[in-house]
Amino acid sequence: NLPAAEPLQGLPTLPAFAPCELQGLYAVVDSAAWVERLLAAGVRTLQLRIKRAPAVVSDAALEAELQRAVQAARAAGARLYVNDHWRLALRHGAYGVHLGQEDLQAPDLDLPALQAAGLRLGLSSHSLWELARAVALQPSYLACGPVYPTTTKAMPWRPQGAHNLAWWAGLLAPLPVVAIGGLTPERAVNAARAGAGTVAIASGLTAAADPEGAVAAYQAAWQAGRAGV
Ligand code: TZP
Ligand code: MG
Repeated sequence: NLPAAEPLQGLPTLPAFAPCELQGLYAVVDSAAWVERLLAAGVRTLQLRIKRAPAVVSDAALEAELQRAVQAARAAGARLYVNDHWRLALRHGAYGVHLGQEDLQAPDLDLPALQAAGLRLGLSSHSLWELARAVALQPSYLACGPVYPTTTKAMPWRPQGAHNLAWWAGLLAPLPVVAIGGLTPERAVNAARAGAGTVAIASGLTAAADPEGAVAAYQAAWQAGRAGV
């Protein structure tokens, strides 16, 4: 069983968030152009993760980028999660929102509004303790990472490894677990075998010499890993 965890303070008691469809590859990208390119390559679950200083990208530019990404995903029948910018996700009808546990402490966060609009909620977790705390909110999925070392995001947490991932996926089932962090195609096989609902990939796609080839490699890795489950 999951250990008892200190509840997140000040959050409303809500029913479970809408279930989500997750399998195979979950691409994590920072622009609408990447969303469009990966949709064309066959990716059907994506996250728009724009981390920016307000002085660098204006609010209007951010909103235009997000709207373009949401529309592209919708036209392709794909599922787009928006990282952080939950108001814009709500306004433009994204499939879901992805938040870190620190985001849950923001005084203006309106979880009931997200839920009423039917948006899915994905939450990050980096340890068994964070997992136990987040599960109480009944999100649509829980991301667990970093599974392996990553340079995409600076994080104080140790890589958790495929062993912990398997343990956590077992504890959380049937809630889907998103494996994230340092996943090469070879490691994605391990994550799929460990019972992850999907493998979330950032640099393995966007820093690849051949992103379309990388999509195919990750999809093949996913199939190989699941075949062994
Ligand atoms: N959260 C946990 S690991 C990570 C995030 C956002 C970065 C994943 O990027 P990459 O390049 O696939 O390791
Ligand atoms: Mg965040």
